[in-house]
Amino acid sequence: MGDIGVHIDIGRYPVDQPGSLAYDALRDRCRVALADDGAVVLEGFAPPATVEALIAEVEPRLGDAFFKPKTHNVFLVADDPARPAHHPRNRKQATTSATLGYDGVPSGGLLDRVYGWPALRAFLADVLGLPALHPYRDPLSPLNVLVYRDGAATGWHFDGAKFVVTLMLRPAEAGGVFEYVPFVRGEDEASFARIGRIIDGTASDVRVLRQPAGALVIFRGSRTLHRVTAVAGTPRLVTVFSYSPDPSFELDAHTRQTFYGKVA
Ligand SMILES: O=C(O)CCC(=O)C(=O)O
Ligand SMILES: [Fe+2]
Repeated sequence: MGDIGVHIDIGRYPVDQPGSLAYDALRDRCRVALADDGAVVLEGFAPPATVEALIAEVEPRLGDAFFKPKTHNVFLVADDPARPAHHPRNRKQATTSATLGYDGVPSGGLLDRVYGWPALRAFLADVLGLPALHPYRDPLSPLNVLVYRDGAATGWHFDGAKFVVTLMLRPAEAGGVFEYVPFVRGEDEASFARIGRIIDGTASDVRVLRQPAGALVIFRGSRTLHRVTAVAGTPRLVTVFSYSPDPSFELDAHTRQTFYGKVA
């Protein structure tokens, strides 16, 4: 149970017991997976009853999720005018998920308490080799629920943040496959060629990150090219926890406008 009144499987994932052998083993396992694969999946971190309660908490709010289809290159920055539109540096990807901002998530509710859980933040900082991790400070980006309605997808991209933590609430009924290739970011011609093969669908090294409901994922998205294929059926729901070593960090206003359709 921990001290947050939300049942997390701390028997399997003793994030709140630093100094114990089991904690050290878990931390080391996460570090190795992140170094080797750019990702670690803790299946069953939230047991089924907890997942159900979290879905029940956010489902009534999902109508408030901001939906605006976006086209972007894989770097999520302005195009390089020195290169043609079809070059991997500039090629367009489509992202059509909707985003429920922190202002739409019940404050002090179950999900918010998991997000803010000091033991979890300390554990994640330890895994990542950072002195501490804090919630983002702006009103929208700290904790989000991504909503993939029928047909929605996230195009190939590298994240702006060095790492992200997600908790899967409801995988897609069909489609909605999280595909990734670790450690391919680069702006030299060899990296561009490799990125081009991945987004063309001709690369042979694309991996799938399996994330059942209740899985907590730590992901190094800034160097790892990734996407979510189109979802079919019941909406896929995944929560995104954003943390920073800087206690005053806020997502910039331009990015907030893009992701939430407002800045506050
Ligand atoms: O939906 C997901 O699982 C991840 C989406 C993603 O990569 C992102 O929002 O940056
Ligand atoms: Fe991403």
